[in-house]
Amino acid sequence: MFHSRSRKIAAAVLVILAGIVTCTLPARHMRAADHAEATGVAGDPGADIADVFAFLDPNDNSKVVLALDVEGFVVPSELLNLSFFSPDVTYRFEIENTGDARPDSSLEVTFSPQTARNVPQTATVRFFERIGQHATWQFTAPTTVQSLNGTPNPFVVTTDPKTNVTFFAGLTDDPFYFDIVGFNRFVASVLAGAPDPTRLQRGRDSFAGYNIHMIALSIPASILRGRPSNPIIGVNGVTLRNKVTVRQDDSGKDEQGDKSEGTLVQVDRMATPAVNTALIPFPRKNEYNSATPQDDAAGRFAADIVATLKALGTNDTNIGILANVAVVKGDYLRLNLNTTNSSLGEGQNVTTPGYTGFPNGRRPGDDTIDTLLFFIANQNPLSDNVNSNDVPLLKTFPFFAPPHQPLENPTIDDLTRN
Ligand SMILES: [Ca+2]
Ligand SMILES: [Ca+2]
Ligand SMILES: [Ca+2]
Ligand SMILES: [Ca+2]
Repeated sequence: MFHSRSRKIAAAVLVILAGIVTCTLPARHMRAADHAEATGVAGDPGADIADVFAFLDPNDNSKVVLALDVEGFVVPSELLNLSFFSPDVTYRFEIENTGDARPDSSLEVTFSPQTARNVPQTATVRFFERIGQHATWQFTAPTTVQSLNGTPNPFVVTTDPKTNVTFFAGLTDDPFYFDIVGFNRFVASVLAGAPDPTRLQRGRDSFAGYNIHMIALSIPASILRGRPSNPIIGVNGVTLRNKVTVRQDDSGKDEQGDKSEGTLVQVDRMATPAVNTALIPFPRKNEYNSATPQDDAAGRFAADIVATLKALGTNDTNIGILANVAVVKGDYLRLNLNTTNSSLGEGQNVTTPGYTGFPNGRRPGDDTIDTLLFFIANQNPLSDNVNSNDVPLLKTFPFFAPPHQPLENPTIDDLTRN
């Protein structure tokens, strides 16, 4: 890529990378977008949010698709053993309607314990129109079970007839694409005093060929607009566990082994991709995951984020743009429900003509890394050279690609690009 770009852009790359060296020495190894970004969640994969999505259904703009995924890098050979959702985790979408940082409503998903490899878990979906009050509505739906066949089991999609909300949970292809290794090797070359931009020419998608645990909902936009109705909604993905977990001895062991009780404690949060991963210093990453958008808006992490961006060479104009996305009103994915959308954003970034994606919400195909680099580099186009997902996304809900399966034919490329 860098051979074909202008000298101006190449210079911008070096400025950025010099800055990265300056600001992120304690965290040389970037994981993205939010996969295992902090020690707390790296040891708790079932509650480790990797990505959050919020977009208008390109086939029907009256519906909003919300999705979050956890516990990535599931290899096809482990589709059976690693296919369940933790029954002790609450998966929550916090919805912000009033333009401040405080969430106003929420959607929560919890799962029954897995009882057999070929039996679905039961998900319970609850909507809280007012946080802290009883659920406004709820329904249950099965997960999609996995097989080790060459062809994946069909996605099980459930529509609740009362609310017209559609639900899916199961393993899918990981829709995120980024060359972790190329990026980190390039940073390492800069650290060693010999910047080597050819390291970024690998263009290898670290996530290709691997699966992830996906939870997706299609929701009538009218449910999410709030009262009074506001066309802009903020979405924050959160995982929570009970404060107390008691390990059971053999005689008292249920399927999952442990008993959890007490109030819910936040384990991870994620909205704007790569904020915690790239902009928060290593010693504060667990703290960021435990904090709230109100903390962001109160400036709890602002100095760190601004310092990182300044070290990256980002000017005040673009710091302001990025701060408006993730700091000023809290870290939310903000989606304008009045901005029509006809695409999943595959291979698109903010420089694409007619672009309607991230940071307007986030579509499954949006090249969020290139969009973030664009603003960090003061609106010079930059790329990690991985510019689309490894497999096509589904054109209908849940809009994510089926899981990668074990191969029948050993000569076929399994798509992994380590
Ligand atoms: Ca995470
Ligand atoms: Ca609010
Ligand atoms: Ca993928
Ligand atoms: Ca890219």
